[in-house]
Amino acid sequence: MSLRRRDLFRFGGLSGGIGLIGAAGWTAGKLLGGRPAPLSTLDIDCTSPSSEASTGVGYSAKFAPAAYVAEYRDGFHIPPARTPLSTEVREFDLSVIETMLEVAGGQNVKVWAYGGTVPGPIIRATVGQPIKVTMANLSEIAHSVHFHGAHDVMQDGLERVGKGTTQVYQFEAGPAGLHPYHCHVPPYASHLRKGMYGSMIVDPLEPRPAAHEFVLCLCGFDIDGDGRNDIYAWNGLAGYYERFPLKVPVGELVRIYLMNMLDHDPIASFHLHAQTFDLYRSGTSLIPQEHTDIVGLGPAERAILEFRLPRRGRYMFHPHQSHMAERGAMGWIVAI
Ligand SMILES: [Cu+2]
Repeated sequence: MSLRRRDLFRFGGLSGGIGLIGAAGWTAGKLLGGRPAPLSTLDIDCTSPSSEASTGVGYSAKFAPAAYVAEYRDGFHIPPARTPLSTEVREFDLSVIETMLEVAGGQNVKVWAYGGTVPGPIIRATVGQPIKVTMANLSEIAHSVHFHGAHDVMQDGLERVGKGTTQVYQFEAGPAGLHPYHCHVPPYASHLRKGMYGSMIVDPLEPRPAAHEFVLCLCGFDIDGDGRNDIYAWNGLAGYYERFPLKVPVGELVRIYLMNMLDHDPIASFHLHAQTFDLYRSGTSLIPQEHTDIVGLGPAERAILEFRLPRRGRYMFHPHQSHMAERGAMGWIVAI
């Protein structure tokens, strides 16, 4: 199967062993029935290029985002709303297709994609909540879903799920924090490099304070196969957050679920300009370990960041590895 991401979103469906499932509808949020109202959202036009951003100047001129993504921006970084603990099983579909994704303007990459996107759908549940993940393998080779965090070792996702078959994983969400999931079929580096990862937010029983929440997952793409990433992209979209900044109200709490899923690079980082943030490594503590403006992240490491932007303006963010910033991972948060 070969579909471009824009086709998935435009036509809202793909064919395969599990029938027609809209790719947008595969996001975790769409699968959560009966959830409470989401956190307050921003009534701001985020679909137009910001006149305030230095679009195309310097950093990402070579790595502008594909034009089509402006139509779907929230789906890339807005997590599903949190829900209170219940015995209701949270169900998620991480079925895998092989497809081509336009990760930057004119740059198409062959990927194996959970739910048709890279990163895969954002999973969210409250600690202790039963989770059921279904993975129908609609690609040509074996895959799996391995979750970080704590769970029954028999649900660890190491077994190969062959072409045309389906695997169901069931476990309780935990511990509270932010955890990646990814394919673990060897050589699993090659599966990671083809985009087989995503994030799982596990909310604590006592909810974190209401905030404007975003997920930023750092991805890399080795276009020429030389063992080095050529494109770096938050949420799989090179240059996106330079052209379409995250927008937040001045003074209100912002929470970023931050994850590094790069392969090839031994370390990455997130640096915020002009403001500092509370740092919760892995999100497993409700007490911040540090107050800083930069956090380093090895492969699969993650953190939750909380901060408020005290005055209107553009706040730059980027990995402090300059080659990453200059190859698609530069971005802005605009406080309005
Ligand atoms: Cu795989």
